[in-house]
Amino acid sequence: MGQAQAPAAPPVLQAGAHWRCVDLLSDLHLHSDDLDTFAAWRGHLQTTTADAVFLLGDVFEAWVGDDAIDTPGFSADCAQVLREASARRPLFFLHGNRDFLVGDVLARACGFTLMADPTVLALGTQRWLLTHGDALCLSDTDYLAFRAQVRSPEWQSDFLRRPLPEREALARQMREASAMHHDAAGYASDVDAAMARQWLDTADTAIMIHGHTHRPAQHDLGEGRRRIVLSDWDARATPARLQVLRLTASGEAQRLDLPA
Ligand SMILES: [Mn+2]
Repeated sequence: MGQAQAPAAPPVLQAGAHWRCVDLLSDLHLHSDDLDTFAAWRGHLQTTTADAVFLLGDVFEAWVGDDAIDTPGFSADCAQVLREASARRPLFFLHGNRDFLVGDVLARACGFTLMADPTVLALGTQRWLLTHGDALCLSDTDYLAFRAQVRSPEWQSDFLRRPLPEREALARQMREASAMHHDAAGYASDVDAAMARQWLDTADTAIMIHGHTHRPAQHDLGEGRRRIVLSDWDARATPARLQVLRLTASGEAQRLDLPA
């Protein structure tokens, strides 16, 4: 179970003194076959009135290396959106299980800050524990073993040495294997409540915010502790799912449904 432990004390990100609200988004699963969701994402980053934007993982359906932006294409288009967004306001990114290879090269090229998972956001009087959520899904032991493997520096340097087309093919294979595993398991795993409480207590926070499970909700974890789950995005669903969680400096969390 060692791989699922939270760090003893997660890093704390102190919000800017003037920040009145921030936007949290995750699980957009952007890919080149769904330009509607891409356009909605770009439009929100261009028009939001938030003082900072936090991307909490699985922004991309796949990310096979930062060098993908060196050639014209969808990854380069996404990088351009990130670059323009971070020119307007601070932009933060935390890895999901699909885009864990987003690296320092992309962060520097686009001007955003990579955050550790989890990170405490201190905004106004409230502390929020931000995480993607995959590391808390303890019942999915096959996935946690896979996660430990692909998060190791050895696996990543070996993978990133391969030619780009080979990496793209491997990523496709991994996604297909993951889909088959979930079909076979017959369920999608969820966040373990006891581990979520442990993470909160270790971080000295009462509220956790995560994505990954695609089951937007608010869960009571007892003793004033809560777990808020972000929605995934799909502009082509009916109704469209284009939801942002907005946190205010006064400690409120509001769900904003963007027009399709
Ligand atoms: Mn995920």
